[in-house]
Amino acid sequence: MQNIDNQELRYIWLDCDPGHDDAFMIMLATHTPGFKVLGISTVAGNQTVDKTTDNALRVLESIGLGGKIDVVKGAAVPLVRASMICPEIHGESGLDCITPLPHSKHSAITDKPAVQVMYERIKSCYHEQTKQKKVTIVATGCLTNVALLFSVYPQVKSMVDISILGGAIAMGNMTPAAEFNILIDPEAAHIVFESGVQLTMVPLDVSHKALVTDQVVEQIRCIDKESGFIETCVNLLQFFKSTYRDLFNMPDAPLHDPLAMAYLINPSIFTIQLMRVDIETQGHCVGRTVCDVFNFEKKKPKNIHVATDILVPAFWNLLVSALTSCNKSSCLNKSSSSSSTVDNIQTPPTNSPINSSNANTNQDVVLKPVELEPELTSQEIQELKSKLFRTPLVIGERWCPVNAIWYHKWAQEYYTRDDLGPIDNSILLQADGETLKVGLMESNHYILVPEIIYKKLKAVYGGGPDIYREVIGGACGSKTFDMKIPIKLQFVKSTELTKVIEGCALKSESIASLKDRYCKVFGLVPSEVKIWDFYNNSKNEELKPLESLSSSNLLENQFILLEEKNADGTWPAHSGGPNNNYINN
Ligand SMILES: [Ca+2]
Repeated sequence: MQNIDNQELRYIWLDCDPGHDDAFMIMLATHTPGFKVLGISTVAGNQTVDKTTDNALRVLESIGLGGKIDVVKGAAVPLVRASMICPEIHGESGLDCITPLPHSKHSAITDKPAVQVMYERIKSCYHEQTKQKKVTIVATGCLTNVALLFSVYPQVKSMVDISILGGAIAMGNMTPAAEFNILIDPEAAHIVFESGVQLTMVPLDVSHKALVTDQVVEQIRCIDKESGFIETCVNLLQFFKSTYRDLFNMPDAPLHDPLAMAYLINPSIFTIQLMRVDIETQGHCVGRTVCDVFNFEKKKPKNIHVATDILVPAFWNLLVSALTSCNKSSCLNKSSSSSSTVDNIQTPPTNSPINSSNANTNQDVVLKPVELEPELTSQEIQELKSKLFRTPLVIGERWCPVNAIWYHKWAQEYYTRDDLGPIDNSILLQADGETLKVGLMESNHYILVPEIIYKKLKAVYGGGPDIYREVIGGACGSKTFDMKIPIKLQFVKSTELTKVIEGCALKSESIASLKDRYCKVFGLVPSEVKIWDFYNNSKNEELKPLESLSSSNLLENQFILLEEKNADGTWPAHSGGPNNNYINN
């Protein structure tokens, strides 16, 4: 396993108010390779600062980092306003759960002001990096601590950038106009937004896409069904879901805070727009982040990078990878080895659970030991990456849909061959020369790679047997693009629960023809497959098997799903509509 040298590390400071979603932000930040957490400051918000501080310590304890990352207690009240807390979402403790996190043996730093500790740690890190690399503050509570830091130590502004969870382009979640973190200390937000420090804001508009669906809970549960730690994570999520259900009538809670960290891990899964954002500090709309999406106020400089969209499955995969790593070092697992101390950074997660579960359950892709070519050097990876981006795909060539998570890990270069595991894909696709169109949807789990590059990656990292399949169409809506690399593939997807293939109909295609076409492409037995109608792309309508409507024809580009029978011969159960994870906005 490679050590990540300091050149590659990114230094971050976490400022938060745990909080269920903050807890998962801390887990993501501390258990993703490539990041070094310099410390955690707490602030009042989801609960009082005493409680959020205790919660931060408990979270660290539960993931094997008790005493290894300092926690410093920050602001107890906003700059000028009365404090506001949120027990209706996070409970009396701020982190309510039927299996509460263990108390920490360690204490927070309380003998110095939080801003002094923040400044000292950030300054010394920045100078150690010979002023070449800024420290990123990940702020997922109100911005009181950060505003105080910038006010007391203005020189720190040249040493940092910020990623926050907060604000909203559209609707608020505490008032019609305002999001909680901004609302409770709008003056602090104003100071930070006006500071000139580079700031990326992930607003509610995006975090409300990262919904903790039942399938997400199941994906997390499947990390380790015997683990007390994973059970506690699931219970935390279930509590959070229940309060969102009660308060907002939302069946699935948005897991806001880890998104501010996910942006640092993989900004490419976000859509970002630089725009003018002002904070309203008075009146009916106090706490509003006034986002100038259409650039009306041309005289004011654009000051904030605002996330406007996210690839949701990619986000959950980042979180699952981090939780998998947390699970290995958690004190909540009786069977966990006492020697498995975690060193924050030098323990990259092993393969994603998707990879490992495939290896366990799908015997025919278990890999035989093969002679692998030497591991790629950083320079070779760079060359291959640049070739990937420059090589056009032409009809008739073969190409391989590589798992996007694998690809992104590979492209980040933090992972060794052991960490990455083999390319968990064995399908090579070939267009028929006439009808190839690939829809570029944002729900993609795969990145297309030309055969020649796929072969090289497979030679180095290993992979399954090659199966060649012909692709016959695949356009979706009007979103068709010329084939360029790396393009993401829209119509192949499988989950742990069911094997699902997304696809689109050709013009006036009959259902029988569509079924034939897709069964041929993906080597499926027609009697083992059902097709589901995603006409209108509605997430709420009950699914009707198209087979019962066999006299009808499909509309051009009508969005469909093919679903295979379960291994035990039963059909996958559906309750109240398609699973959100099968369709994404
Ligand atoms: Ca928070």
